[in-house]
Amino acid sequence: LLRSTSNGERYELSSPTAMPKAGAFLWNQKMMMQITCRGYATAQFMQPEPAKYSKAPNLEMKTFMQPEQHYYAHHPGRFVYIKDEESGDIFSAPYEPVRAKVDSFVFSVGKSDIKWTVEHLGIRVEMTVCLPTNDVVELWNIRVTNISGRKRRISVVPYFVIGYMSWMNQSAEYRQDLGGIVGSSITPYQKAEDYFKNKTLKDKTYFLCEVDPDAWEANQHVFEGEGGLHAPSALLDHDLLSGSDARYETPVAAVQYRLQLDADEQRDYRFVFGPALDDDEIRSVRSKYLSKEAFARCAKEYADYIQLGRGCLQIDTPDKDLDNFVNNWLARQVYYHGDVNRLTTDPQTRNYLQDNMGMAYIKPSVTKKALITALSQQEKNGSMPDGILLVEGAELKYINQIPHTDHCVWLPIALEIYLGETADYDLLDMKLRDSHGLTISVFDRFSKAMDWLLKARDYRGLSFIEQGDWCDPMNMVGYKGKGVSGWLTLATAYAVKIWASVCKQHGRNERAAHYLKAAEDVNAVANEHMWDGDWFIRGITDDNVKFGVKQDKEGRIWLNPQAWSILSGAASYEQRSKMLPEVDEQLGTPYGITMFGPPYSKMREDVGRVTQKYPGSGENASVYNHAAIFYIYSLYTVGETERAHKLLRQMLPGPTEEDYVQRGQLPIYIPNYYRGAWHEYPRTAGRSSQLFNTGTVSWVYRTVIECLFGLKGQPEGLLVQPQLPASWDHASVTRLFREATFEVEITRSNTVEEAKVLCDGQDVPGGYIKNIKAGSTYKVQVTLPQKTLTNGKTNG
Ligand code: CEZ
Repeated sequence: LLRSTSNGERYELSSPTAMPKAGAFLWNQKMMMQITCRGYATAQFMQPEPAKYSKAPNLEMKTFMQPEQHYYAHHPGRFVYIKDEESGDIFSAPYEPVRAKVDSFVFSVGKSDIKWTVEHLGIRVEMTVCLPTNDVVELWNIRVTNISGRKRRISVVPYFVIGYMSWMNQSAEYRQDLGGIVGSSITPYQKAEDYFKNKTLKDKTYFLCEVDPDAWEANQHVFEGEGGLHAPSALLDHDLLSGSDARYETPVAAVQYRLQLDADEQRDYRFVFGPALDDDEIRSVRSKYLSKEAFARCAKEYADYIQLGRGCLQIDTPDKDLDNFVNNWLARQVYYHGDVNRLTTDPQTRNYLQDNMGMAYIKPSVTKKALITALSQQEKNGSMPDGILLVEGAELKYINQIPHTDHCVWLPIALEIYLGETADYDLLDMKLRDSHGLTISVFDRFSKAMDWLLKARDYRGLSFIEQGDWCDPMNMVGYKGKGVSGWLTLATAYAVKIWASVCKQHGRNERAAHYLKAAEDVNAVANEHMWDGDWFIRGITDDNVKFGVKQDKEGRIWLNPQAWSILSGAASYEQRSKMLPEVDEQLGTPYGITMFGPPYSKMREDVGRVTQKYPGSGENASVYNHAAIFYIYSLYTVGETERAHKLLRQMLPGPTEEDYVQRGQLPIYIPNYYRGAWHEYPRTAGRSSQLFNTGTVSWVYRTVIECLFGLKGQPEGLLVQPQLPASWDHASVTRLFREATFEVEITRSNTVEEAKVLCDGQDVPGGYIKNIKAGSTYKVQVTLPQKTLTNGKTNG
């Protein structure tokens, strides 16, 4: 069903039906396309707000993608019909819309292209899509080979969805002068001022053919007729498409090549598909991209561009599937997030900071720039806005109009990672002017943000939640102004503690002592009000009701407070020994750890919208991977190696076929969640959300680099402290760090009682390698004691 190439660079799925929503994605800084194995596609480009050029039959609500939901016959997609002109039989590649039982099918996902090979009726169709590095264009190569061993007469009919463009104005026609079908529209609007904003929008969609087709259809209804998309009338009832146009009718791009193929004869067709402002732009796209040479050049340039995100870690362990993922796909997903910020112009502040912190391992200058950009939008009182505006004229939209109180927490977390990779403490002394005209140092800005977190607490010292914290839809715990978040209280302690250690490192000892004391005070308050005997509670509502407590039938125990009590140091060893078994027991599933349990089955008005999501989906008790990785990371910080490794491994689909099918996703990215409600709804438990936008991945990368392989940046060098699971007896790792290369061999031996580190043959006390020279390669040998199951006592 599923196989990888030997080095894990490609994954190949050999059925269009076993995991029907399994897909892959490509992006550049201006666009993103996600496409399923069956050919349904969701593509977006920035102008500067996200827009589409291949659209659904109804106008879609502008919000985040929901690829877990239904794909329907008219869903945007990229298809090729093949018609046997002798028998009249048809099929389509990749699979939709005809859904013929094809003889063979391969969906092959690479890092910089996506391919399909489909064989049926003695014809092989190979479809390949790639993007250029800098423009909004899909580059499609469609190769047709006659594998029947005899002469054939066939029609090749690409069918690319343009869709319902606009209720104000839409049309399409074949443009001989441009060599393809062009759909035109006016983005609907009502306010006069929007006219001036909209007039430069790319309201045309083009589909250009390198070779002139024999016939075409630009009118979707004419193509489909009464036959339906699986048996379109234009194709079945006629020899040639009719050459229709669309006049305030739904456009489509369908073109026909009628050809004779000798045995083994092959034809390549190239097409470009995308949005444009006007004919001039379409003409220039054509001349720039629509040729064999341009396709080859773009493929290479794009592969190089993706390679820039290859990251700092290559591993060789007893777990080959994990190797494939870490070596090829994990850094790619981290890079995607840091490269394009999920293609939004106003990313949520917490997302912006976490997406960019992962770039510290790939391209630290991007992290630095993001910290500066975020801080330059800091409010006068030290708090952070809900979203960070990335382009001139952008506005805070949707979720960013709702007050969340956690954004400052992510500043020192992102900073710590950046400093770990770079030791660039000079950043702290940089003077930064903000959007209110105030100029103060980065150091002072961090202090102000921490002061704000410490201030935004109630009479008990617990952090106000307003309409949400990290958990966006937890919007009614504190909307009356009183409710508090147990998680945020602990996260405040953690953030302030990190800041204290940065202060210390920066020689600001008084500040360091001040913040350390403040963090300890917060931890004490958390312990006084939030400890419920066996775990930390999630919060206290406006009406002073504690939730996430033993008596709760739903939402009884939440993962975040437990994870962050470990990170903040609020949880003692004794408390952890009570919490962790409860977490295992109440939140464990075969697909990872759920974010809380049991799921809510109905609205709880003093908790909010999260309780209205479908049980086991989204934040309502799914295996929400972002929450899971906080927990996993926290486990590693206290030496809970086995628990941590088990959960880390569960974050990836596979390796059994059964698991792949249940999750329905290829192991080429980590989704934002897998369905939870394992006890309530086992049929759907584990199913992937298919959404690759998630703050999870930068934490996963960090956890793999700094915890599992224990290669963590320090002010003066690299600390080597691997935490391999007991089931591994060796691992080889190459880690790039501050422009030096570390070749690390980790083995086990019963001759040592604690980890022993040698660097170029020299003993390294405490595993702390200092005086690293850029450009050098270091050979590091780590000997770990023979398999002992760690239980967290070491750091008690
Ligand atoms: O979005 C994420 C946010 O982008 O949810 C996380 C939050 O920490 C991230 O910043 C947890 O709440 O509005 C909603 O109900 C949605 O659930 C979004 O909040 C959610 C989705 O995953 C969208 O991608």
